[in-house]
Amino acid sequence: MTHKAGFVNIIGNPNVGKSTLMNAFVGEKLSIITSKAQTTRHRILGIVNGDDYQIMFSDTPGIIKPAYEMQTSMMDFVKSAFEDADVLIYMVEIGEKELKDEAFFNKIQNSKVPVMLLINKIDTSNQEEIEEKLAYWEEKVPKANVYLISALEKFNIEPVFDKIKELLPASPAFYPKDQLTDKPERFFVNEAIREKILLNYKKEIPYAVEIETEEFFEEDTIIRIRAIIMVERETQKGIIIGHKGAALKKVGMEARKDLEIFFDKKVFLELYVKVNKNWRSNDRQLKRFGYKD
Ligand code: GDP
Ligand code: K
Ligand code: MG
Repeated sequence: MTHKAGFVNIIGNPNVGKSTLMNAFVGEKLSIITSKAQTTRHRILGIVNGDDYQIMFSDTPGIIKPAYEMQTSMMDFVKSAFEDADVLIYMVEIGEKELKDEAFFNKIQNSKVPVMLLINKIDTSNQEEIEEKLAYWEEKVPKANVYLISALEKFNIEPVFDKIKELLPASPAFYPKDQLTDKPERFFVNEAIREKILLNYKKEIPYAVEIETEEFFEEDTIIRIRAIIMVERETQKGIIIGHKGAALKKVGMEARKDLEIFFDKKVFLELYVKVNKNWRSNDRQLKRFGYKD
């Protein structure tokens, strides 16, 4: 069984239903994450796992502005959306006005990334309009796989999902399989630990470090967290751990206190230190840690 994994970027005008679609796929409400993610430089990510696949969805709220407003910014964004995606989803809604931006469509046509065009909100429409819009978009973006959907009513979602899986490259998983999203919980755990490392060690150490929260498991009365502190060299590992583990213990205790306040719950925090020589240079690793979009 070949394992497949990759990044799917969902682009489209505001309010066409990108977040609703992602929530339908992930099966959980990610709206809280949506509002928080806009305040960080990290993009929103919903992760869908199966035995033989892992799909990372990026939703990009409000980035595509009306063409008359900011043409270049849209083109820049579209460019990056193509560069880092394994599959690009371009979403429109059924009632959407005709787009006159030919450069945008040329970009889609010439892209090496497979494109899916989803016509959303067909529950608000009628047969005549649906057929008319389908013909319009199929002609407009001949390269794309076009689907008629209702993200809200989860209509025709399965075929879209199956097609995404088909288009994904063979690849091992990027994240632990129990992980629904890289935000916000794990993101804040990582940040809390990073802050304590900054406070407790000389400055060359924090720069060599990357944190990954491997497990985040919330029970009724406690949150159990296991995080890895990744360093580049054995010597750094020794410094992080400290004499008889005292330095690492201090970091863990301080981070746990902050996290208990943040989550308003008792926290059990396990910290490990691991040497990973290439974390800085490896492209996929950087993507995984959110440094590279
Ligand atoms: P985004 O800005 O592209 O992320 O759009 P949202 O997912 O936030 O959706 C914008 C609005 O459209 C919300 O009120 C959704 O409930 C609604 N919406 C999304 N998908 C559908 C759909 O398939 N049918 C209908 N009728 N409304 C939808
Ligand atoms: K919205
Ligand atoms: Mg949205």
